[in-house]
Parts: sequence; structure tokens; C-alpha cells
Amino acid sequence: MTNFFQNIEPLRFDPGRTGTAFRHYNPDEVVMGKRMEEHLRFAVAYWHSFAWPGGDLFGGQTFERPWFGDTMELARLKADVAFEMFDLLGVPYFCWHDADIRPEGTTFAESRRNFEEIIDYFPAKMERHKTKLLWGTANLFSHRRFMSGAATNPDPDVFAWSAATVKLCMDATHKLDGENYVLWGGREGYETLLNTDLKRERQQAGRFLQMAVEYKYKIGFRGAILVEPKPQEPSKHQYDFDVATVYGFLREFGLEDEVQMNIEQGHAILAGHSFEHELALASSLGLFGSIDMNRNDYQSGWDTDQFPNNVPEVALAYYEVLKAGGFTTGGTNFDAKLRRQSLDPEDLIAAHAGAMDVCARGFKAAAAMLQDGTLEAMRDERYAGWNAASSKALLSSDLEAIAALVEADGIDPRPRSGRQEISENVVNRFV
Ligand code: XUL
Ligand code: CO
Repeated sequence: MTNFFQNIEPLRFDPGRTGTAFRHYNPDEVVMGKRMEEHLRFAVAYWHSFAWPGGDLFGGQTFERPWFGDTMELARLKADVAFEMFDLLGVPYFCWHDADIRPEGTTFAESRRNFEEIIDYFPAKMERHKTKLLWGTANLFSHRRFMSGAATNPDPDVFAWSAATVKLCMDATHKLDGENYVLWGGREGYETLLNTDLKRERQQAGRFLQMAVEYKYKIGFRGAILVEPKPQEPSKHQYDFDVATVYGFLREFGLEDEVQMNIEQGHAILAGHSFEHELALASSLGLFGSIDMNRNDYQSGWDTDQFPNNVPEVALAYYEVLKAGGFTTGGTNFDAKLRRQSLDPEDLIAAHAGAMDVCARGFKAAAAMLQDGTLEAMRDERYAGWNAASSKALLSSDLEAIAALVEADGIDPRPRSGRQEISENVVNRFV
């Protein structure tokens, strides 16, 4: 045991308690035939909780953590503390980037050895703390070598370095029985077209993703490969802008049946969408995989990665998740960081506990809304005209025949209310 979380007790479901406890998240509560823990599949993000120093654009480190530093001994201490937190919270999953868990070496080989040593340190801990890997991923954006992109870099050496890194991270994810492998291309984009060959860069990115899929089959990794869309930040223009853009990209490279999506609330907002729009679209395209459940600040306009705290928004998101059939390999990852003034170990626990409670509340509201059925019935009723055989026939007809039909049948559309406010009032009964 480390003494980082001293005096903090494991969290329990105890709505009557005044201190830190779950008031809404009861892992064993059965909702729609399944335990909440199995529905929500919570995961802690190693990077924000254990590797991020608390800096912002105008100031550096605010957190003082006993494991900050570049040695393997400190990397092991970081892992010890991380698994203690997974235990205190009772979260079933965690996620990492290679760079979160190991010190950077002076060569690729040294970084690889550091990484593999920590990967070998994990299984006993995962077993003892009953924690599984939701996904692994490669950090292809922090180090200066990636400043002009990873797969899309003008320098083939960076492409090669990135491919080697993804191979390593896929091997490790496979070894730890990870349920997904994620690719997020923060530097796969550009700052100015004046120095950028956009066509070439997209080709490089497409081939890179094909290689990841080929390697998945080669090693027999049974998890899902997920791309995480984001419109900008750190790049000014990112190639994986949003779900619709990524879908087009996957089609172009023949990958639409091989790759699904990890959809993040804050990224949806940056792209000018709602989270539920992105989820509904991915689901309708058969590409829904997993979620990063962290919100952005609506005023500041950048990716603030805050823990979720808006129950009505979360409810609408889980409503789409449930309509998509729920998670299979995916889960609810908190790609969220503390505010930089939240210095204490207790803040780290409270942030996750609160987020899990907000999600549980929103999830239960979503389930109740779906079981109630009013919204779905209203939607079905809105499209009921399409149930008639004569309506369906329109879709296999042609403009000329339809034009003749409109006059022959005296077709005369009667506008009907979209009943938006009534739908919103239905939602308000549950949230
Ligand atoms: C960045 C982001 C990443 C990915 C994994 O905005 O969301 O943390 O989730 O690389
Ligand atoms: Co994310």
C-alpha cells in the first residue's frame, strides 16, 4: 500500500451518507435486465489522473505527486497508486497511452523496454484489483517529433516511428486482454495549407489505419479498433473532424466494416454538434463503439475535459447508447481532468465519484424514458405515413412516375406539428 490516499475509504452506495459516497451509482442495481456496472462499464483515464501536472497555457505544474519524475521506480509507484484508486472507486476498467505509464527513453528501444516492463507489472495488479483494460492507445502527439503529425508527417521517419509505436501499443493491449484499441489523431491535421500537401497526408493516414487493422488480424486481437473524432486542437484543422467525416474517410480506405468510433462529448461540442447527434449518427452507420464522457465549458470554447456534471445532457447521451443496443466492447471512459486548483487526493476521488453518480442518474433517466416508450411512440407516429405500401413504393419509383401520381391522386400535403415542446416536456418528466 502507498500512503497517497490515506484516510480515504472505499466508496459505497450509501444515499444517506454525508461524506463521499455514491448516491445514485449502485453497481448491483439491475436496470433493463442488467447490473449497472455492466451497463456503464466505467474506466479511469491514466493520463489525466496520474500523468497530467496541472498546467495550462499560462502556467505550469500545480500538482505535486510523489510519482512525478522519469525513473522506472516512480513509474511503478504511479501504477501502485493508480490501482489503489481503481479499488477505492470500484471502477472495472482503465485506459492508457504508452507515454502515460513509462518514462521516455533516449532511443526507441529504451522507451520500448520501459513500456514493456510496466506492461508486465500490470497483470498481477489487474488480477488482484479486478480491473480490466478498456483500451490502450499510443501518444503520437506530445513529443516534439510529432509536431508536424504522426502518420501524416512530411518526414517518413516519423511515419515509421509512429507505426512502430502503434505496433507496440497493440501488442500490449492484446497482452492485457484489452477490449478495444483507440487511435486519436491530434496532430493528424495542419496549421496552414501553404506548407501542407493535404491529399498526400490523407493517403498516409488511410494506409496507416489499414496497417493497424491488418496487424489486428495478424496477432489475433479480438477487440475493436476505434477512431476518436475531433475537429481541432491541437491541430488547427484535424482530418478526423467528426463522425460523418470519419465515416467518409473509412469508406475511402475500405475500412467501414473494420473500424468503429470512440465518441467524446467535448469533441462533439467543438465540432458544433451535440453529443447525442454524434452518437445517433455513429449508431445509424453501425459504427458506435465507446464513449469518452467528459464535457467542455460552453463559454471558453476549448477542450476543457471536465468531469460530467449535467444530468439532462448525460441522459440524452445514454438514451442514444441504449437505443444503439448498449455497449459491447465499449464503455464510459472519463477522459477528464481535475481543475488545476484541485490539489488534493480527495479531489481526485470526488471528481470520479461525482461523475459516476451523474452518469448513473442520467443512465437511469434514459432507461426509464426508453421503457416508458412515449418518445419512441411519438417518433413512430410522426413517420407512420411511411408504413403504407403506397408510401414505401415511392422510394423505388422515379421522379417522372411520382410527378404523374401527385396530380392523378390529388396529393396535397397537410403540415403537422413536429411537437418539439411536447417531446421536451416528456424528457423533463425523467431528468
Ligand atoms: C484528446 C483526447 C485523447 C484521446 C486519446 O482530446 O480525447 O485523450 O481520448 O488519445
Ligand atoms: Co478522448
